[in-house]
Amino acid sequence: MQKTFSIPTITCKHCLMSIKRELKFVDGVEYVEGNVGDKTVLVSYSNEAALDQARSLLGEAGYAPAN
Ligand SMILES: [Cu+2]
Repeated sequence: MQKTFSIPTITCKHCLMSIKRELKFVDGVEYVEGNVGDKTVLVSYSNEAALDQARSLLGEAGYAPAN
């Protein structure tokens, strides 16, 4: 399954690096790809709990998804 998060606080590639670092710790997140220009992060995941955890970790890190 895949979800594209829209994250308004992404401003540069360092933001994407921080986001990838956070999401590495989530069990069930398989793949993360970000786009600075679009301010989006594509997350590939294996279960809904992983997506929920990814969402809350992003929020804690200052990258709360808008969707
Ligand atoms: Cu940045």
